[in-house]
Amino acid sequence: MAERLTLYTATRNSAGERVRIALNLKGLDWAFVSVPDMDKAEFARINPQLLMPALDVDGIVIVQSGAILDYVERRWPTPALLSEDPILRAQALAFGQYVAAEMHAVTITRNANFLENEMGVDEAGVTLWLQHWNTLGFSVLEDTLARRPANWTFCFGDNPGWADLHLIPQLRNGRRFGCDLSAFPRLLAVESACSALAPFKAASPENMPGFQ
Ligand SMILES: N[C@@H](CCC(=O)N[C@@H](CS)C(=O)NCC(=O)O)C(=O)O
Repeated sequence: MAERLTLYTATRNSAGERVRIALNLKGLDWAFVSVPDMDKAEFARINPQLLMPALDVDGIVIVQSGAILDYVERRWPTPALLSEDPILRAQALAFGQYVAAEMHAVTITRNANFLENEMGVDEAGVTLWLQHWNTLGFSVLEDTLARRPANWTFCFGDNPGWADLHLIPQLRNGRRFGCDLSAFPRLLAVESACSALAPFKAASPENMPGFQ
């Protein structure tokens, strides 16, 4: 019997969108639970980190998008999110880790709120922070794609995978922060290829229940 999968997320939860894309690429059925509509204490019982996403698998909760993605990839190996080639696999993992740790983690809302509310940084300063780390990050990712041995449709191959599902939500964040993305044609080409695919479309914020 198939596992029951419940994803605790929010419409604009970009770490959660990574997982939503992965679940959709694997063709899995999963249920959306909106964390902002939950009582905080109730969510703390599910995920003491109080971060989205969290994936409930038949009553067992897995947290942190990287760990969830690893679980999903091992449990449902096809279609693969990662190449069997150890080098391409490592490169895709590094790309995803760069997005998650060097771009997303330093620019999430709670950090921006801390700068503003606890450290007295004004709105322009917070915007500068958000744009700086994202624009720097996108230029690193663009350079990474420029060094590939082939001009694949997706980041590390001709099928979408691990790196792509990290990139797409982060590009949306970049736009929200007012970053100029025009200097990153390779990233935009990957985005355009992903945007045409149903698993990516179905995972995007505007297609989540209760989107406004
Ligand atoms: N490293 C975590 C990041 C999770 C994360 O930062 N999620 C944000 C939304 S994208 C969140 O839950 N924010 C709520 C808060 O900070 O209170 C992961 O990859 O799962």
